[in-house]
Amino acid sequence: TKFSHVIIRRPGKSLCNGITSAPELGQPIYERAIEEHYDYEHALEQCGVDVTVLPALEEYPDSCFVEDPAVITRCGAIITNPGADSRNGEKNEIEPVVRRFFDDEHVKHIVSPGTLDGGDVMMVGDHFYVGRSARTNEEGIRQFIEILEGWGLEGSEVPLEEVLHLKTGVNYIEDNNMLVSGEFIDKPDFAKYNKIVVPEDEAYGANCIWVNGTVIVAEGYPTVLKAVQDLGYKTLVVDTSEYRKVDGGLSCLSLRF
Ligand code: CIR
Repeated sequence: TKFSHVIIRRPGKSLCNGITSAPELGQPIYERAIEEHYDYEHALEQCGVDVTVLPALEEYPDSCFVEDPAVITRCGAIITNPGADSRNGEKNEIEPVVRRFFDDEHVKHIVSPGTLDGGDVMMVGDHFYVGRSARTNEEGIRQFIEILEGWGLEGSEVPLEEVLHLKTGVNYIEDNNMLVSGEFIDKPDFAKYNKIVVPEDEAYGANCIWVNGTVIVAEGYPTVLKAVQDLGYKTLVVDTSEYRKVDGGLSCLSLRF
């Protein structure tokens, strides 16, 4: 795998009204969120990808989490049908951007009653694990796997019990290495990988991203950082404190392809 493009979208001031399961963390501070977003952009640039930066969309508080309304594979793009009502329209905003990179034949859609959030999709080579969550339903997964198979790729369902999205708790960093936390530590689906077990108090840190040999790790998760470095990866650390307040992390903030 090698990525050449990344798409990100600046957060709007409405980010403070993003969906959250952790109101006790407080609302994101816009000024800090923007600074962290610049840091994230610069980290990506250091990984040798071309970064497309989209403008903020105030009408969609969670729209900086571009990973959810689309999934981009090496064979084509899938515009999803996001499972949260307040986010569903983001699919119409991301589609024209995705079409800059893919022609008609290579852009497919998840349609109602199927729902799917890209945060539930984890790519491991040509296999895609899809979390069945509050956002992604059985029909969405069925359509998704059908599209993949049409391209010679494959997918499998992973039922989720605790986390919002699949990649909230498990992330593949290539070379057979997988960061696992909580409910994913013992899932049989991931038994064949070299699992790096993330301790409960650093669970949020499991959401790392691999970009062309470098692993970007969230700031404040020393056990995760050391484990990734011990595997021989080059690492970059980015603070995502404001995104964490609305359940977002490193992977949700970009589309990498
Ligand atoms: C949401 O609940 O949809 C946003 N507040 C957070 C989305 C995080 N995205 C992701 O994990 N892929």
